[in-house]
Parts: sequence; structure tokens; C-alpha cells
Amino acid sequence: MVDFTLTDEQKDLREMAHNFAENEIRPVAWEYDKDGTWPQEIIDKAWEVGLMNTHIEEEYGGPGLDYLSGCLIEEELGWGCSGIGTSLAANGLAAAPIQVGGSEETKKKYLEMLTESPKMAAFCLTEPDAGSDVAGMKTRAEKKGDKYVLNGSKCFITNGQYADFYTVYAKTDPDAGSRGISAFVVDRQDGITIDKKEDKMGQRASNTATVTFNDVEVPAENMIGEENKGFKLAMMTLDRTRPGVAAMAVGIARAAMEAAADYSKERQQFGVPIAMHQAIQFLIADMAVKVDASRLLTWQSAVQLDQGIRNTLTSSEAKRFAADSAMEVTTDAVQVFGGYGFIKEYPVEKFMRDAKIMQLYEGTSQIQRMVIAREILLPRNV
Ligand code: COS
Repeated sequence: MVDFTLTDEQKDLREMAHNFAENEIRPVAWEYDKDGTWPQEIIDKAWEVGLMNTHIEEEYGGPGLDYLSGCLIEEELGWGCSGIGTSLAANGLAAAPIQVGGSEETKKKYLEMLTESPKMAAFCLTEPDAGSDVAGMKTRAEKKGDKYVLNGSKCFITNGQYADFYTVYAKTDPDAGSRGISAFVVDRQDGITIDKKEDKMGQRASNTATVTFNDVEVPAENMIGEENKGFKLAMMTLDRTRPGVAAMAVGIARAAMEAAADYSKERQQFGVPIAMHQAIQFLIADMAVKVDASRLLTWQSAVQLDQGIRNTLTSSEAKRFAADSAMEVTTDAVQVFGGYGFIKEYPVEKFMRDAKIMQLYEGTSQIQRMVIAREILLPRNV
């Protein structure tokens, strides 16, 4: 039997996240967006109430929430402001490889660092010349005695400027393609330079920076998992985090739909509220279908994780569909607002700008289609 009923605990969590988004995030979101300000105050409050590091297991001080609960929270944060939501959620992306492949010592040291105080972490995969093509990365990690020495540059790194540690992917065997990449936990230290805080179209309250490693020495025990197995670790990480990104896209789309529906009942044209016109009704109806269908796929991909079922297919389906739907819904919401939708006095232009990144980060919509097609055409057991 398929039962979409949430537990009382899940309902409470969703309500708590919604209230946080409504009372703490929304009142300041447009200011943070305008100035591209780092939302430290909100991060501190979110950490305090338990809206960060939600998947970290109880033994390392986290709440050990299931993935479905995580998606409920991320939808509400995305509804509040997906820029701030991304800042809050990025620790989850950086922690996931440690949870999947880290040694007991690494888990204890770094996961507890996040749960003991509001510290930040960043996931460093993308490079200027290696975005979709992960295996094309150039960052090197060379073994020297009981250390690895890292050199290279990672770009578009969420929370890059504020991270206390980084999970970094680097080539340990440069001639072996995807089979020559290893992952490391790297403490913030001299030798790491942070620059180029990006001035972005949307999600302006999240920090996106370039992080460069100049002869950074990392103890060999900071390798996550086995040498040259980092590519798989990255893919397994993204399987786990894409449902959360999809959930955030659902939140953005829902926020835009609600704004458009409310506005359509107020705005009068041709002597009636525009909600009386079928042209507007059909736009709103299609928004509702996209929001609900996106959420269903998102929940499915999360529940599979909770059940220990490989979710590569559904997590890419959810991310693809929810991200593209968020772009469509927010664009249509601007349409419902007409000329007013195009100006910053109204909320929907921000939703539209924020939605765009959902089709780009954690794998573009085209990469999701590649993953989906491969899973259908060449299913593999990994
Ligand atoms: N789980 C476990 N292992 C996986 C996996 C998954 N989801 N996906 C792939 N693998 C394994 C494969 O089984 C293969 O293993 P072997 O070396 O043992 O054969 C290996 O990884 C290489 O896989 P593949 O041949 O499919 O790699 P490609 O270089 O063709 O790349 C894509 C695959 C394009 C899907 C991958 O590079 C990707 O996801 N790119 C997007 C990255 C991204 O999301 N970037 C955004 C920044 S992160 S915030």
C-alpha cells in the first residue's frame, strides 16, 4: 500500500520549518537578496532550532532525520528564500561524502564539528574547466610521506568563503579518468585562498566563491574512503542530495503559485478579478499540477533512500522535473502579475531569478537527463 500520510513528528517538523521561513526568513529575504548579504544571523537561529545538519546521525550529535523529513524542511526553506535555504542546506552536501565513506575518526571529528556549534562546510567538486564533466578535473593530490599535497582551484563553491572545512575532490591518478579521483576533508588553513565571491542573478543571499588550494598539506587519514574511489563517492553523494534540491525547487514554485493566485484575486481587469479569466485560471492550474507532481517525485526519491533502495533514477527525475517546473511556474507567475511582475516591488521576479539556479547546480537539467537515460537504457548495479 502506498500511503502519503506524514507522521506526527514529520508534520511538526514541517510546521516548525514553515514558521521559521515565515517569521525569520521572509521578512528579511528581499533585503539579503538586494545586497547579497551573508545571512549569519539566520544561520545561527536555524542551527539553534535544529534546521541544519538534519541528516547527521544522533551518535555525532545530529537529529538523524530521514530523507523525507529533510525534504519537508527544504521545501519550506525554499518557500521562504532559496538563497538562504541553500546556505543552510550546503553543510548537508559537504557532510554526505563523510557519512557515506568516511572513517569513524573522520566522522567523529568533522560531523561533530558541525553539530557542536554553527560551523559551516563546503563541497568542492566543480572547477572552471570541469563542471558537468567531473572526471575532467585538474586539481591534484600528490602523496608525500603520510600527507597529500593539494593544488588546484574549485569554483562556484557554496559557502566557500565561510567554510570551516572543505570536502575536496582531486586527482590522485591523473591518467585514470574517473577512476583516478580521491576525496579529502581539508581544514580551513593557510594555503587556501578564497576569492571571486560571485555576483549572482539569483540566490544572492548564498555565498558562492572560488576556493584555491596552494600546496595544502592534508594528513593521509583525511582521505574519505579509498584512494581513486572519489568519483563514485561524489555520485553517491549527489544521489542523496538531489532530492533535497528538488524539494527546494518545489518550495520556490509553491511560493510563486501562491503569490500569483493571491494577486489574481485582487487585480481587476475588464471589470472582474483576473482570476475570473480562463487564461489566468489555466496558468494557475498548470502551476498546481507542476508543484504537486514535483513533490511526488521528490518524496519518492527520498523514501527510496530511507528504504535503502538505490535512487539514482528517481533522484535525477525529481531534480530534473522539479527544477524545470520551478522555472516554468515562476515565469508564469511573473506573467500573471503582468508588468508588475517585472519590477522588484513585487515578489515574483525574485522567485524567477532564484529558480534558474535549480536547473544548473548539483547537475544541470541536461545532466539529469543523461543520468535518467543511462539508468533506463543501461541499468547497472553499483
Ligand atoms: N552511484 C555509484 N556509482 C556511480 C554512480 C552512482 N550514482 N554513477 C556513476 N557511477 C560509477 C559508474 O558505475 C562508473 O564506475 P566504474 O568506474 O566502476 O565503471 C563510474 O562511476 C563512472 O561513471 P560514468 O562512466 O557514468 O561517468 P561519466 O564520466 O560518464 O559521468 C555523469 C557521468 C555525467 C553523470 C557525471 O559526471 C555527473 O553527474 N556530472 C554532473 C556533476 C554535477 O552534478 N556537478 C554539479 C556540481 S556538484 S554541486
